[in-house]
Amino acid sequence: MKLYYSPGACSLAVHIMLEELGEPYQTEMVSTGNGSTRTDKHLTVNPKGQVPVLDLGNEVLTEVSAIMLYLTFTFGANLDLDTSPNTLVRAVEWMNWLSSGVHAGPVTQCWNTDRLTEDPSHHSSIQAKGRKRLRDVYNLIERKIPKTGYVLGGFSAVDPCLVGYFRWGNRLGLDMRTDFPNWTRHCLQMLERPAVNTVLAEEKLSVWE
Ligand SMILES: N[C@@H](CCC(=O)N[C@@H](CS)C(=O)NCC(=O)O)C(=O)O
Repeated sequence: MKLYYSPGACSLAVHIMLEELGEPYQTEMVSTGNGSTRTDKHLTVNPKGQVPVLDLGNEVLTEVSAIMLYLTFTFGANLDLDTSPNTLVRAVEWMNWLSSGVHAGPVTQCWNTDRLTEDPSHHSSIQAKGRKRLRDVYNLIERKIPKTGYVLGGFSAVDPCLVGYFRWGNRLGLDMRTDFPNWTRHCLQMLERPAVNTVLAEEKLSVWE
């Protein structure tokens, strides 16, 4: 397996999951920051011009939620992951919400404002609204994170996703440690996992900045 990732992007969740599962994999970095997700070379791999991409050799998978479910089904036994229908349905519920309601919503408003309007004079109001929406959805996430343990009980595909969104919250100006105690507790629990630290070191990231 080969993961195409950009440091700190939504591909972080897949990177963590691959490291957790302990199956052999390679990585190739394509930075969203320098436009290398939009080169002809990367567009051949993923015509959407995005990460994550998981190259399985005979086919290519895109979309965080699809890749995370593929890894859960295929290698979940390595970690004794729960693959019962109820847990998988809840995982889809979480990951779709993160991808559409958070990433494509307020995060895009704040970081990819130019994709939402041709008129730069609209940027600041779109970003201000994005920051407000971000706080609203982060408050909802905070309320859904339990006071102990992982999000769906046992460790699941959802937990690595929440590490990246936690980091994004800090980068988007939210005070995650003060205002989101359940999420901070969950993130600290994730930081106790060696795989999470390995990947953060490889991508040269801190969840706090
Ligand atoms: N819905 C996709 C979103 C993928 C996505 O937006 N990836 C971003 C990085 S977080 C990206 O590659 N952006 C580069 C671009 O769109 O040019 C998923 O869940 O995988």
